[in-house]
Amino acid sequence: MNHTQSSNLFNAAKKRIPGGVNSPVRAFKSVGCDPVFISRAAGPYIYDADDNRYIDYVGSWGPMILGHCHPKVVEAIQKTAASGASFGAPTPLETELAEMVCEAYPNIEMVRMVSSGTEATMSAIRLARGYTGRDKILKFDGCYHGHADSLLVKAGSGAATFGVPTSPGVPADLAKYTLTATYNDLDETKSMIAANKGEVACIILEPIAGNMGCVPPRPGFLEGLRALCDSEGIVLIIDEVMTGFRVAYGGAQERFGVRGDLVCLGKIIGGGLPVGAFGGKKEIMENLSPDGGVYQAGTLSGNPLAMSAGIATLSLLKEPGFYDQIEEKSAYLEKGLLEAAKEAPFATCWQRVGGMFCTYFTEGPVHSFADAAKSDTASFGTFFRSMLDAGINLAPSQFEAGFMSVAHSQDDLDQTIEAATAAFRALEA
Ligand code: KE4
Repeated sequence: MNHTQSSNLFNAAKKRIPGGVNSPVRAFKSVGCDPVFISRAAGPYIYDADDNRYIDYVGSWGPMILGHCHPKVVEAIQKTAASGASFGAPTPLETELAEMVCEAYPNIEMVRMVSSGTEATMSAIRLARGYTGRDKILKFDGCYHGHADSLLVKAGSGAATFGVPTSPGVPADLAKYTLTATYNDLDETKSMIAANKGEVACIILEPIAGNMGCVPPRPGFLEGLRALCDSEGIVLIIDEVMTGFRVAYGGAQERFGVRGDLVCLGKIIGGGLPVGAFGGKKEIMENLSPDGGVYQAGTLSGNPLAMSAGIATLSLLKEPGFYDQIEEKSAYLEKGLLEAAKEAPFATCWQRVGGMFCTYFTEGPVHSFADAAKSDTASFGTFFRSMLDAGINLAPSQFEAGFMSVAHSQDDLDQTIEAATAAFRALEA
């Protein structure tokens, strides 16, 4: 494939934008090639600046479950734009989307719109701290909840249960309030909570971990966390920024039946425009400014364009049989890729929940980040580049999930399977 234009655009971008990108994963650093610059998209396809077409399984990292440029979403944005892009004042659209979110998630009695998943989780954690009067939080290794300081933390060394920063710029004195446990390890989580009794404001987790590939909760894990939070007075924050409206209309909480005290949403509820949201029990949400003392704000929160894109998107997702289509397409792709993976010179492991999935370049199963980290990321990079050359756009990291859209046709899936068969075959042991 010719990438001349993308290469020129990348060089120009690097002069003015750090790394040439506005979000690090887009730089393709972990897959050993330069990024392609995208000029347009339609349905399941994206087109780069050299007019190469790719069947897209990134879908803007989840939002584009309808496929790109769905006519009803485009129409909604255009119509709203003609009436004004932003007012910095309340609009009916915000209440309309709030009602849709509360209808989809019965444990969300009230919801506040923000402009990103990071804002949603950052605000939910502050609210949990304000509501409980406690400072510590617990997260899980391999779960990503955006880049707020308290969440860029990894396990402290040795027996210390407190966290240490994963990024320069995060004060150690703040990181120490973040505990980290192993995903799917309920016993370890319980002992960490016991060692910090009465001090933990919230436990935050991805109900399906989509930032270390695709790691489902083991049986009893979510239920155990729910019971632990109930007994310890801890706020359970379920971060559905990725899984919300992705694995079911009611997200992972509908699928697994375990509900958080607070829920974070994003991605799909914006239909491709910047939207995040956090919501939950009225008795907690009422602590938010202006009614309560916990401050949170945003110039473009509830932006009319973003609200209209979200409303149009969710309206289509509500249609009967939508998720059956996603499941059918994803199961078909799974069957084909499992067959294709037999061509690889080493064991791989496929994990999927609904329309989100991952092929790990390790034997698996993958239940935690430590399992995922056993993957052969160099071979994943080789596979990624082969697939890109074949016109298939996968997530440019072993530790990301892929996403299905309703726009992907049988022919698109067959082309993907064919390309994967060749790419697996070309790998060296
Ligand atoms: P944003 O601030 O990127 O909108 O959302 C942060 C976030 C929060 N919670 C979960 C579960 C998430 O997956 C994310 C963001 N997801 C990544 C993809 N793994 C966004 C892609 C990127 O960082 O460019």
